[in-house]
Amino acid sequence: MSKRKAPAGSPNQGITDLLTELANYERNVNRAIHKYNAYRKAASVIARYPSEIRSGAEAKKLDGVGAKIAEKIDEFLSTGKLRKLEKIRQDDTSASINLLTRVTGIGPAAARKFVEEGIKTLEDLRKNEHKLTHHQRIGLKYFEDFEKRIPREEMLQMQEIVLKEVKNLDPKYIATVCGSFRRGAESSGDMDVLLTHPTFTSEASKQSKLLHRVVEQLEKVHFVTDVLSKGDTKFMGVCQLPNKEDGTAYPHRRIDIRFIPKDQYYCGVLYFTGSDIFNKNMRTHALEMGFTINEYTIRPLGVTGVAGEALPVECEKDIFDYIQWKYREPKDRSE
Ligand code: DCP
Ligand code: MG
Repeated sequence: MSKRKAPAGSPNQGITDLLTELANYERNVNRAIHKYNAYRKAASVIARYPSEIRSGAEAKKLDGVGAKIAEKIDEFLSTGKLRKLEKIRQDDTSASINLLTRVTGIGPAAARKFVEEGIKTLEDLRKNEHKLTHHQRIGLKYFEDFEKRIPREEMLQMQEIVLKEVKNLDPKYIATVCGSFRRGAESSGDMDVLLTHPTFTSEASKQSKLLHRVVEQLEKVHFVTDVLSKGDTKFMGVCQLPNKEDGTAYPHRRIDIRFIPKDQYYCGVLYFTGSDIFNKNMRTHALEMGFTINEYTIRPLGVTGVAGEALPVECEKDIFDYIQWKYREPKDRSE
C-alpha cells in the first residue's frame, strides 16, 4: 500500500489538497481513522467533480460531503485559508508527526514515539539510524524517491520486466499488476503485484519457495534493489528500471508482491485493484445481498449472520455475479 499522494489536476485541487491534509492529520496525529476516511471520501468525490465548486452548499450536494466539511469549504473559498489547518501547521508536534509518517515503515504510533524522544526531522532520523528498523532505514534512504509518483509509461516498463521474468521462470505462474495502475491511472504511488501458481491453493501446504524464486530472479536482473520484508506470502521491497539511454537513473520505487492461493486469487485481484472506496461500496452491497467479501474469499451469510464456506471463484466477474452487480471494468472502479 502506498502512502497517500493524490494525483494533481482537478479544477478543485485547492479544496482536495486541504481535505487531504486534514485527512492525514486525523490519521497520523489523532489516529482518528473514521475522520480520516470521511475527509478522504469527500476529497475523492470532489476530485471527480468536473467544474469549479463555488460554495459549500454546492459541495454539500455530493455524496460524502456533510455540513462540517461544507462549512470548511466556505471558509476556504472566502478567505483563501482555513484557521484549523493554520493552527495544525503551526503546532510543532503535529507537523513533526506528519513529516515522520511520510517515511515508509513509520506509522502514526512510531512517529509519535520518535517525536516524544525529540526526533523530529529527517536529519534527526539520520543521526539515530540505530533506532530505526531495517524497513524504516530503507524508507529514509529513498525518502525523496518514494514521494514521487510513477508515470504510467514507467509502470508499463516495470510491468513488462516483472511479467517477463515470472513467465521465464515458469509459464504456469499468473501475475497481475493491480492497484491504481490496473484502474488505468496516469500515475501510481507504488507497484502492487499479485502472484499465484496452480500448485498453490488454500488447501495445499505453504509454497513460499515459489514466491522467493520470483524475488530472487528480480534481484538477479537488478530490478529489485532492496528488501523491506520477505515473508511466506508477501514481499515488500524496492525496484528500479535500468538507466535511460543517456545514462540517467530512474527513481527507486516501492513494489509489493503478494503470493496468493489460486482459489483466492481473484478475490485478491479485486481487492488490490481497489479503489479502497470502491471496495467499501462493493462490500456494503454484498452485505445487503447476504454475502461477505474480503481480500481472500466471498462467503454467503446464513440467517444467523454466520459466514458459510468460501464460494468458488474463477474470475473477478464471478464475484460480481454472486452479488448481482453488473460487472465493472477496473477503470470504472474509482468509487
Ligand atoms: N486497499 C483497500 N483498503 C485499504 C488499502 C488498500 O481496499 N485500506 C486496496 C485498494 C487499493 C489497493 O489495495 O487500490 C492498493 O493500495 P494502494 O494504497 O497502493 O492504492 P492505489 O494503488 O489505489 O493507489 P496508489 O497509486 O497511491 O498506489
Ligand atoms: Mg498502489
